[in-house]
Amino acid sequence: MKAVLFDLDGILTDTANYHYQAWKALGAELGIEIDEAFNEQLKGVSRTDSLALILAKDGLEENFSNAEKEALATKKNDVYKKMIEQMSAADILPGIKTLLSDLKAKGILLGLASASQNGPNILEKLGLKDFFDTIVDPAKLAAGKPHPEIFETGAKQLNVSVQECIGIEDAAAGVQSINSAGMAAVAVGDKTTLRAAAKVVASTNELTADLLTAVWAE
Ligand code: B16
Ligand code: MG
Repeated sequence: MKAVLFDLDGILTDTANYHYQAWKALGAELGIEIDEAFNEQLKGVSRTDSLALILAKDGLEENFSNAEKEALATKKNDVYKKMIEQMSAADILPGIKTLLSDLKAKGILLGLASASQNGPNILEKLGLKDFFDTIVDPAKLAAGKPHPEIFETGAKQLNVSVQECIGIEDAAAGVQSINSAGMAAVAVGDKTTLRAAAKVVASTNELTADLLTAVWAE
């Protein structure tokens, strides 16, 4: 194992609830109800694709021009950015800081493979930016998760092969992306939703350098 590629939302920190609240507020303005079950489909999905899913839910895709859709996505992002302004190291999920330190000490390369264009800003707020050797820019990708491109790009940027990487995710779309890239996936969350992963744990606390090495060696 030469590198570990991390998802952000749901793995390094829990921004999912902020995304949910920001989409819910936009949905309320549009008369579209977004509940927790529907929100599950938006996890790991890009801003543009999330908006498309929300509009399609009530058959409203055709009611908006591309420029209007862009304005709606920007509106959601402005609300989201306000919500994450106060984030700090206190918002790092359990066990993550130790994991990053342990992997670094072993000389393992670390990459961020998040669909979020706010990723670099959030890493900065969490004080985790220096751990990362590379950050994939999701704006430069042709296709988002579940397509493998984001994880393949991460490996490329680190100059390692996909077989030398482990990918860590909390979303089904993300696990599919890791698997399709030809990497081993370790997932955090529900065993049924994430059953496509090589290993599923219930909490980020269970993510250790030893566990990742063992899954990689399988
Ligand atoms: P932004 P991840 C994803 O992060 C979120 O899970 C998803 O809900 C969000 O729409 C997406 O990032 C894009 O985020 O609007 O900040 O560009 O799980 O891939 O780290
Ligand atoms: Mg995620």
